[in-house]
Amino acid sequence: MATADEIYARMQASIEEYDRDAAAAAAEEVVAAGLDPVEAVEQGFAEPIRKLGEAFDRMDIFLPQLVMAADAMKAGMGILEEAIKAGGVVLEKKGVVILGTVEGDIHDIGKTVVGAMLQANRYDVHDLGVEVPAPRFIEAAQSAGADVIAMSALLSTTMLFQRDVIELLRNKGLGDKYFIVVGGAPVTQDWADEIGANGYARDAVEAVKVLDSHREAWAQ
Ligand code: B1M
Repeated sequence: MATADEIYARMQASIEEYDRDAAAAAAEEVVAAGLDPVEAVEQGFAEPIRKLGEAFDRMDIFLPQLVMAADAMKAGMGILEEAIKAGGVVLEKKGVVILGTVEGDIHDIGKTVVGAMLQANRYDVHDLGVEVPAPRFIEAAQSAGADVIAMSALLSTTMLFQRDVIELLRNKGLGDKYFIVVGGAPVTQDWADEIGANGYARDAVEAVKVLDSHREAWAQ
């Protein structure tokens, strides 16, 4: 049986080589070896994809290569997402969460990890996908009787739409109805404070902690 480090190395190589089949195979190995799938996402997939993001920034690689790397990551993520969800115990749900990536933003990998982690921790997650316009977050929250609206943004231009959702809620007189949590690579606690979000999470594990620790603020 391969060690965790060997499996992570294979995961990293699959992203660097844009190899979907190898990424899926390495993800299967994570499951077979009983490794923590959240840690595997971070160590095996997120690290190399972030490095490729930096290479893209320096124009050492170009967009098609970043797309191929993201495709490889998604092939492996499908398997790990199921493993993350399966790790959760089936008990009464703690609350209903509306999750999405904001308008104009197609990045969905981190958002999907957050959703899977919340589901594994007994949250009923309604994932609206990507490029979600502000009114759609609110309609979905109202029709699902949600407790929490969780918004992901990966671009410094699209994080502004997190504020739009909060302003629209206030304009509709719904400013206090939902617990709002924001996250994504350019998002910070300062930004969350500035736009009046109730919580900020740096990663998927913290997203669970933020909701759990503020439960008295949003639980019915
Ligand atoms: Co894009 N991209 N991208 N990209 N991309 C970034 C974000 C960028 C930093 C790369 C760079 O230039 N260095 C840069 C943004 C610069 C900026 O605005 N500051 C960038 C750019 C510019 C772009 C395009 C504009 C490129 C172009 O077209 N010229 C374009 C945008 C298209 C659009 O959205 N309209 C674009 C496109 C793409 C791809 C399609 C190629 C692909 C996305 C594929 C997909 O998601 N299906 C892609 C990728 C892969 C990246 C990088 C390299 C990696 C993102 C990722 O998946 N990380 C990224 C570089 C980076 O982030 N350093 C980059 C792994 C993932 C597990 O981490 O998403 O950070 P992350 O999620 C974490 C935390 O952030 C947090 O928890 C997650 C798990 O730990 N989190 C939350 C996320 N959401 C949360 C919500 C929460 C709480 C925590 O509560 C609600």
